[in-house]
Amino acid sequence: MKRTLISEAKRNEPVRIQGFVEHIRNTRNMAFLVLRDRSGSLQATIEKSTHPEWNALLETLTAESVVSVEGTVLENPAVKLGARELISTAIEIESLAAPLPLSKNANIDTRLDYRWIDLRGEKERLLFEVQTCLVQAMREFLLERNFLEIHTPKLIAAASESGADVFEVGYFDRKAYLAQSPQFYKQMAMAAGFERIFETGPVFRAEKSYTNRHTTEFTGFDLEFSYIESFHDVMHLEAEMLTFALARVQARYGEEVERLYGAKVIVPKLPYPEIALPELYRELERRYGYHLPQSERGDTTTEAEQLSYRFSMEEFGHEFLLITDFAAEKRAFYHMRKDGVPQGYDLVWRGVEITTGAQREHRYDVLCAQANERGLGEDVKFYTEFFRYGCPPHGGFGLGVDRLTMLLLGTGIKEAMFLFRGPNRLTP
Ligand code: AMO
Repeated sequence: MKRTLISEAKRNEPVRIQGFVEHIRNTRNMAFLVLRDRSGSLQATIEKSTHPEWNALLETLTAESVVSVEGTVLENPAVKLGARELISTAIEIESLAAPLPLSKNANIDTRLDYRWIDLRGEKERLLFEVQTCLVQAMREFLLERNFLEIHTPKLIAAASESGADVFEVGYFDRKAYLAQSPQFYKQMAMAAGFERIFETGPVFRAEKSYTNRHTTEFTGFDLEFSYIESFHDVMHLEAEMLTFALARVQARYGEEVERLYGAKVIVPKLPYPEIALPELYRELERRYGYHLPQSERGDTTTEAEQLSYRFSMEEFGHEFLLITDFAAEKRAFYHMRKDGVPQGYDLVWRGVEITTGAQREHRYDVLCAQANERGLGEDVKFYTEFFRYGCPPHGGFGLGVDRLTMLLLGTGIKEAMFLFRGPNRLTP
């Protein structure tokens, strides 16, 4: 018999259900199994008196084993789980589970050690449903605007962001690096005349950070588009895209998110508030007595980002804040500058940076000069070549999918990823 999903099992019809055994209650005359598949849970009821041949099987059956059960679903108001039960006529163990190494309230590191078991939970499943919905909505938004989806190499010859945070890998008889961003290749697509592209893929950072928002490998959602007038076009596109995607998540999963995560999915209003960094620091100092360390001038700090959430809520009643006017020496060499000010921004949501974006320097001579200032000239020569043979003005941004998911549901980054990677974690 073909398999039926639990959610699709009709009453009074024979079905074959396959899934994990969530719970077992084995009494003298009856046994009750709670079965779970990707669509839901169902109680399988077994009359032992009519099937004495199943006694041995039921004795050995353990929680989280995988079984196939055939029978008929009947209505039964006495059954707590959906007021229905599967009256079983055949049962088979597909895979017997060893005693579980993980309890319900295990700490996050043990959970990650056994992530495949941890992920069986309803709450964990919801996170990935939400993430799928979010990314799909962003993809749809861009496809409607004629963006192409591209896939760029992750093995590259030079650091794309800063030299310090790059993983070096052996590449036959020379060295290669794991891409810290699709940056160079998104821009190559502009030089290729694609005009509008996006990519979602892995991004690697060799940062020894042990916070709840850093990981050494994450999923980036990056885009780039041509013929912009300024980086404001980039900010506006991002805001529109996020508002569209969050509205979709709210409509489809708002209630479930609130039930399982206690978090409200709020659809942010357009436009998002903007503030120049020096102005933000003046406000943080005036309102909350925050003093910026001298070494961090021209850049944001973790504490300032956190306080900026409070500021943004108080001043604009908005959870998102676009911060502009960073110092040139704190930003990537490829950002276009106007009167020395980088033409870019960071987007902070609920006190955490989720995006960096900018208009890029597309003028070959200026770009080479900015690369040389950092001593990068030779390393990025293959990249600066992209701008020698004609390239439209363009800009784009990089958004962290894991941070977005984490902030939406109010978790840490470790829970918000399928498998976290950190300085001390490379397994499973
Ligand atoms: P940036 O380095 O700011 O910009 O990265 C873009 C976004 O990626 C996410 N992110 C991280 N997420 C988890 N762990 C990390 N260690 C981590 N580092 C960054 C954040 C961040 O905002 N090329 C530029 C983007 C551009 O200008 O298009 C870049 O990579 O959400």
